[in-house]
Amino acid sequence: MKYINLNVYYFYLFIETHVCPTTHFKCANYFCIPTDKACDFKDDCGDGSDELQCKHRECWHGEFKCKNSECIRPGYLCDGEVNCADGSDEEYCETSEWKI
Ligand SMILES: [Ca+2]
Ligand SMILES: [Ca+2]
Repeated sequence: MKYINLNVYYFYLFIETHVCPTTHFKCANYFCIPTDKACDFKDDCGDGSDELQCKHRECWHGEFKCKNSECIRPGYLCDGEVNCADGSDEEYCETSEWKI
């Protein structure tokens, strides 16, 4: 039994110290994802850690700021299509009021 536990320990030690290639970002769950997938408003790690600690730009005047800090053009708000990666631009729309 002790032998197996030790193997598990070494396995975790391995993935914790595993270094991602320089072109990759290391997630909190030790996955490696391509650097351009970090801070793109989509959870690529599986635990969301690639979207934490991102410095997103301030939205311009008139732009809609999604819950995830993404900026979209005002015309995209409540247009029936999801434009924020988290869908927050369509979240609080009273769809019946927008239909003609
Ligand atoms: Ca991402
Ligand atoms: Ca939209």
